[in-house]
Amino acid sequence: SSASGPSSESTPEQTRSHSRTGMDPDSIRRGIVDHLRYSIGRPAATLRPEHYYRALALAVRDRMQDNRVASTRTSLELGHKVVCYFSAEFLMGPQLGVNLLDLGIEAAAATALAELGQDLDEVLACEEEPGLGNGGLGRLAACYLDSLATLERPAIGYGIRYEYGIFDQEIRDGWQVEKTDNWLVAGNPWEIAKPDVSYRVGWRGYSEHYRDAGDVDRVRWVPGRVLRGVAYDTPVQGYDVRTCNVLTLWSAHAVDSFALAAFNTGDYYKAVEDEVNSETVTKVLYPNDEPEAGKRLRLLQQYFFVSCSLQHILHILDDLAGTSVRALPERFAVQLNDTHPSIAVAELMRLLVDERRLDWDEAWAITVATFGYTNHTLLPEALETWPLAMFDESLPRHLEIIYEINRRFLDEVRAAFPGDEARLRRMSLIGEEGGKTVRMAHLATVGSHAINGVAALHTELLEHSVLADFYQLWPERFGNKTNGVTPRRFLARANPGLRELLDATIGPGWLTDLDRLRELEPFADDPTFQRQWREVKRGNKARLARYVHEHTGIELNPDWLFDIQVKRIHEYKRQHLNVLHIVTLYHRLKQDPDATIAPRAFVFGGKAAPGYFLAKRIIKLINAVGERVNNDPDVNRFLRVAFVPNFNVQNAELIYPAADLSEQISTAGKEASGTGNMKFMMNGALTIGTLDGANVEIRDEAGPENFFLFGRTADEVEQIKRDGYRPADYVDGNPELAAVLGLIGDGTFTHGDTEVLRPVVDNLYRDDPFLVLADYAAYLEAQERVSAAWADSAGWTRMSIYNSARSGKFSSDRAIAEYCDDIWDVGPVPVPK
Ligand code: F58
Repeated sequence: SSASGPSSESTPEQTRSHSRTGMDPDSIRRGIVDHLRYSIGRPAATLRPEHYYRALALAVRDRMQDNRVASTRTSLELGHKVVCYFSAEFLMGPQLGVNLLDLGIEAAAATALAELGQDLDEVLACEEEPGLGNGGLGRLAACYLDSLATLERPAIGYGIRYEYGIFDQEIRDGWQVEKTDNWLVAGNPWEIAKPDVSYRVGWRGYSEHYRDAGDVDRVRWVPGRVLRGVAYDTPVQGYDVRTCNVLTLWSAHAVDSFALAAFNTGDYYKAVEDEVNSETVTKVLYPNDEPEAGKRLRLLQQYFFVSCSLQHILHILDDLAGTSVRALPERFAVQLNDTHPSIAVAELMRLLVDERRLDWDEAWAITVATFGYTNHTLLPEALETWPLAMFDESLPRHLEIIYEINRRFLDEVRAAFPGDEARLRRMSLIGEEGGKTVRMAHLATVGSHAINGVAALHTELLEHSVLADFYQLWPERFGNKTNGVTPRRFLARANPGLRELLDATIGPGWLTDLDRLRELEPFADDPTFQRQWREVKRGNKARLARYVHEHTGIELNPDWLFDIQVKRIHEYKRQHLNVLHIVTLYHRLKQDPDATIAPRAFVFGGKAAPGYFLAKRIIKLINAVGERVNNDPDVNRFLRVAFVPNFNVQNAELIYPAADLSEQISTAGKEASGTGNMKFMMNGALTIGTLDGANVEIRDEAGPENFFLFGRTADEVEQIKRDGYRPADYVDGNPELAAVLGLIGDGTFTHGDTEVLRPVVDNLYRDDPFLVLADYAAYLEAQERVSAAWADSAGWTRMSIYNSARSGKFSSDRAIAEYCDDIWDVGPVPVPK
C-alpha cells in the first residue's frame, strides 16, 4: 500500500502513540475494535463478553507476535543454542491473564475495555483453558516454558495438539462423572496454524536392505501407513522482557489426497476415510490410569509428535546455511519430559543413519549429546514398557535400531562388569519378565548424556533403586533438578492482594528474583504487617468460599482454618488418610456433646482416572462424609467438607492462595516431587506433610518449626513392607481407628448403604499398600499440633509469613537456570526492546 493512501492520514504523533501494536490503552482499544470488526464480525448490538475476550486475546497475540519475530531473528542471527522441551503434555492454563501480566498491560487493557463498556474480570472469565495434561508433569512443562522465556533462553516446546484434553469432571450424587473436554469448539485465539510446517510420519510396514549409489549396504524403512503432522504455534511470552518463545503442537492429518490419487486412481471417499482415521491420532489425551500396554494409539501418538519435532529441528538446521547435522548438539538441546517422548532416541538414530547416512558411531555420539531425560516416577506400574510384538508391528525399523543400541550397550556393560549376567538382564532395553517388552526408561537413559530426578529424595532413590545399575555405570550422568513453579501465575496472578502487599513492603523486582521474598522476614512479627497479611489471606478465603458456594452450594466461613488437599486422586497421595482424620473429629464430636474444636473447612479437589476404581470410591467417600458432616448441626458448627468439582489450572488459582494448611501426605518414597506443595507455600500456607518428594526441601527451607511433619520415612516404609505389613494390627491396637473404619463401613455416611464404601475399608484393612493405617496415629497427632498452633493467631501468621518468605527456591526460574547451566548449556539471549 502506498504511503499516501487514504488509510495513512494520521499525524506522526498519532502513529507513535496509536501504533498498530502499541501498549497504551488507546492502541489496545483500537486493536480490540479492529478484531471485533475484522476477525469476529458480529453486529455491534450482539457483542457479548466472550467476543471481547476473543478480540482482546487476538490483540494481545499480535503484540506477542512482534516479540516473537524479534526473538527468532535474534537467536537465529546470533547462532544461539535452542532448548527443545519434548512433552506429551502441556497444561498451560488460561492465557489471557498471564500474557497481560507478562507484557505489562493489565491496567491498559482494563482501561481499554472499560472504554468499551466491558469489565476485564468478566472478559477473563470467558476463557476455556486448554487442558492438555493430566497433572503435575504437564503443568511443570508449562511452568518451564514460562521461565525459559522470562530468563530469555531461546526455547521451543514440542507436543501434541489434542482435540480433547483431560475430561471435565462433574460430581453427581457424590460420584465423579466424566464429560468430554471440547476445548476447541469456540476456537483458540492463541494458536496460529502453520499448514506449511508439515511433516510425514510413517508407521507399520517393514525395513529392507539396499545398495546406495556408492554401493554401500543400507537399510530403509518402508512404512505401511503414512500420516501428516501440521504445526500449531502458540507464543510464550516472557515476563518483562522482549523474549517470546513458542509452543509447537502437532495435529495429525492424512497425507494429501493428491499423493493418494497417484496410487489409487482418485478414490475420493477412501481419501476422506483416511483423513478421519488419521485424525484420531491426536484426538484425545490419555488419562493416566491402567497400564499403557496394549494402547497402540498411545504409542503412535508418542512417535507421531516426536518424529514431527525431530524433523522440524533438522529442517531448521538445514535452513541455517552451512550448518551440518553434525552440529545438532551445539545448536539444540532436547529434553525428554519422562519416557513418553523417549522413542526420540531411536527416531533420531533412524533419521541420522538411514536418511542422513551418518555412520552409527557418529550418529550415536550426536544423539547422546543431544538428549537429556527427566524421570518423574518411581512407581513400578507407571514405568512405561511396550509389548514387543506390538512395537514390532507398529515401528519395525525402530525395533531393529533399539536392538542394535542394546547390543552395543550390553557390550559396554559386559566390559565394565564382566561375568555379571543378572546385571545384563536387569539393564537390557528388552524386558523378559511376563512376555518381552521394550523398556522405555532404559532407552531414554542409555540415549541421554544427562538423567535427572525432580527432587533431592527422588533423585537419590532413582540412583539407588530404579536406575541403580545405570548410576553405577555412569554416575556422572546423573543429577538432581528439584522442580519449581512459576511465581508469575501462581503468585502474582493468583494472589493480587499479596502481590500488592509485597510490592509495598519490599519493592518491585521480587517476581523475577524470588529469593528476595526473604526480605519479608524482618516483618514476620510486626503487628501491622501481620494484620495486612491476614487481611489478604481472609480476602482470598472469602473469594474461594464464594466459588465453592456457587459450584457446590456448600457454605464455608472464611474465619475458619482452610485445610486443603488438591491433586490427582490416587491411593499413594492418600486423600483417604485425610478423610480418616475428618471422620475421627466427627466421631469425637458425636461422642461428646460438650466437645469443641477449632473450626475447620476441609477442601478437596482432583480428578480420578476414569478406569481407577478405588480412586473413584475415594471421591465418593469424601462427598459422602461431606454431606453428612455439612448437614449435621452437632458437627457443622466446627466442620465443613467441600469437594471442588473439576480441579483445573483456572480454579487452582483461587484455591492455593486461600489455604491456611496444605495437605502433602503421600506415602514417603512415592511422590517424586509434588509441585502443588510449592504453590501453597508461596502463598503462605503451612504444610502438614511426610518426608516425601520436595516436602523434604520445603521443610529445610521453611525451617522445621514452620512445618508439621509426620509419618514413616521412605526407608521405614520399605522396612515395614519387607517385614510383612499387617494393617489389621493397627486397627486392633487402636479403638478409635476401629470405630472410624466402622462408621465408614456401616452406612453412617451413605444413608445406610453398607456396600458403597466397603471396597475402601476392605482395601485398607486387608491390603493397605500405601500404609494409611500405619501412619494414621502420627497424622492425628500432627493435626493436633496444627490445631494448637492455629489457636495462636500471631504465631500462625508468623509461620505463614516465613513460609512465603522462604519459598524462593521453588521458583521455576531457579530450576530452569540449573537445567540451562548443568544440562543444556544455554545462556540468556536478550532481545533488544
Ligand atoms: C508427576 N507425574 C509426579 N505424571 O507424580 C509429581 O510428583 C511431580 O511433581 C510431577 O510429575 C512433576 O515432576 C505426573 O504428573 C503424569 O501425570 C503421567 C502422565 C502420562 C501418563 C502417566 C502419568
